[in-house]
Amino acid sequence: MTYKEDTIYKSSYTANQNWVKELDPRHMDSTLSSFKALKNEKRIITLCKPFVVFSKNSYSSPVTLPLGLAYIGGVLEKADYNVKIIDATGGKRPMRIKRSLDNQYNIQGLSSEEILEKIDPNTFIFGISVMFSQHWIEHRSLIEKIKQKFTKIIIVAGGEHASAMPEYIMRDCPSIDYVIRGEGEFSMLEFSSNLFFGRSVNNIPGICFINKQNKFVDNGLSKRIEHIDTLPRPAWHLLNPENYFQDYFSGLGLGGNRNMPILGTRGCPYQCTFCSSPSMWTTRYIMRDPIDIVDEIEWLTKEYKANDFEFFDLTAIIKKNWIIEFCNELKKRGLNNITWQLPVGTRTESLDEEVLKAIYETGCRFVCYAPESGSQHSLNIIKKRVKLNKLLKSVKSSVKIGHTTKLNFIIGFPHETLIDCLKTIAFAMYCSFRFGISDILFSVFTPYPGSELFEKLKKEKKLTVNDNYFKKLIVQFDFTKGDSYCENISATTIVILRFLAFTLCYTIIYITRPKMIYKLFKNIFQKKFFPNNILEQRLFEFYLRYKLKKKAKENLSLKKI
Ligand code: B12
Ligand code: SF4
Repeated sequence: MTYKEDTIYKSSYTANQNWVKELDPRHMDSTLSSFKALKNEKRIITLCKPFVVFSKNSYSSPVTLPLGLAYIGGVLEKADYNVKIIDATGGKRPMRIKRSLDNQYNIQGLSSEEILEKIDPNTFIFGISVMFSQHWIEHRSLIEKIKQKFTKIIIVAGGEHASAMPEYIMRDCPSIDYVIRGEGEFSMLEFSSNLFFGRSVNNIPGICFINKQNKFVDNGLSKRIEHIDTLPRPAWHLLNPENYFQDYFSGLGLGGNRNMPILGTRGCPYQCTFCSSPSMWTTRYIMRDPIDIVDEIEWLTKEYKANDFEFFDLTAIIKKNWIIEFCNELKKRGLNNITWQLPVGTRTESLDEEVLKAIYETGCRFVCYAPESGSQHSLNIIKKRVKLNKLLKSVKSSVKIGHTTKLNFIIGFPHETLIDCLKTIAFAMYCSFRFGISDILFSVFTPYPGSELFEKLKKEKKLTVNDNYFKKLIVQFDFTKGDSYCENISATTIVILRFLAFTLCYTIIYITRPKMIYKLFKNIFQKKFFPNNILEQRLFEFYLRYKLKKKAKENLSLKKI
């Protein structure tokens, strides 16, 4: 099934000149047979999702199953490679949180030493997911340790952060041999096959490396996979999904169920200036066949007894006929006992009353909108292409129909004045009061590598990439700290504004909906906690983290005795 792309916008500013809009037309079967492993191959490809790093005062640290690595693992396995995945966050139960040596951060998951112990000595290629820029300092040190212990292993990094600044991370961490930029499946397969068979990898799309003359070689982004429906299913059996069904793994949306991630589309056709998506996925938007998505849901319900699905799409719904077809297919199969969520801030173009009803009837319970700003002036500057009146209409319908509805905002864009920020807060308060939304998020603007604003700030010498920049990223979910790239507003003002915004909106949300207070109290005394919104989810996680820490301390003192 094919859908016409008719929502592509052209930007006057191109953050990354190496964008490749070319598609990779290969089907999976032909690609697999070209790059198959030898029958008796003993060497291993180890993939790794490293630990999570967050500020000790952070209010947010959700951890989810690593969908990208599961996809890559699935492809490599299908081509007969021996694949292992080290999942530092979900591989071991109970989840562990340790304080960093400088007492500034919490580190969630296996430590570097524990990861080193888990690496099979037969590993030939070690593929590490370097997704989040704020984790770079700690992940860099992990990679150095891996190379020190396993000197012959070929280390390749992929993921959002690695794709956005390949040269920087390779020079900053010479233990990385290669970076694969962009969508990883085909490039990683071709790369692995070439290395296993002793062929050159230098011309594979997506590959970057530093050559013998110390020159950075960049083959640009991987080509976007056209026939994504032919990709093998994510190899969840290489991970431990059961661990993620525990209380302390909430995922992106509302927790409480056996929740698994899924992807209905890849890429996003928009070019918001604060977002790294255009330079990671280009502006190609590729939708899966709704029938194949429902097949996957059915498979996950049978194989893992999953009953709740979070769509990790950058922009899940753009085409109305596509989502309606998906809902019809869910109905046709009689999948009545599942719920699903749209937790990544979605757009509103196609979320009209008909669509919102159709998705509710088939189990969608959580819709997150990302207007980002309540100031039309700001929206125009950040190229969000959201019309606030259209958004209000959609939000109103969403709440009326029964969805738990959340709105995401960002304050402190570089061009913003105090008035712009206040407009955003007032708009959020209005939505909280008028429509009865259940949830709200105010983030402080942070320039992510790969985004247009990151490049602009660098060019204007308002941002220097060094360890200090990465440290500042870590504290973005810390209520006590703030940062400002805004000429008109100080970091302290932004911290105060964010605190005020959260307090005012949540007060309105609870006061105007006493049912939520009742449900919260009822929940506290229930065996399983089903939160009203993400705020309750995070508070519950905070409490669990506290309990885990207390238990760990008690065990330690028992050992000493
Ligand atoms: C799920 C998710 C999360 C989850 C965690 C994900 C996890 N694995 O633990 C949670 C909720 C924790 C989260 C939080 C945040 N997130 Co988030 N999140 C995502 C999201 C929605 C989906 C990721 C995903 O699974 N994608 C689908 C798979 C198929 O793609 P992928 O993971 O990128 O993998 C592909 C390639 O990257 C590559 N690849 C990946 N790993 C590897 C490894 C190797 C060896 C190779 C070769 C290739 C490769 O191949 C894969 C298959 O094609 C993305 C947006 C998106 N749709 O990508 C944002 C995204 C990753 N998040 C982002 C951000 C900014 C955040 C936050 C900072 C909060 C915020 N402001 O939104 C926090 C901070 C998290 C933290 N703990 O520090 C940014 C990252 C920007 C950056 N440079 O750091 C993204 C890209 C969204 C965006 N465009 O702004 N997030
Ligand atoms: S913010 Fe959302 S709509 Fe804008 S480019 Fe990024 S993913 Fe697309």
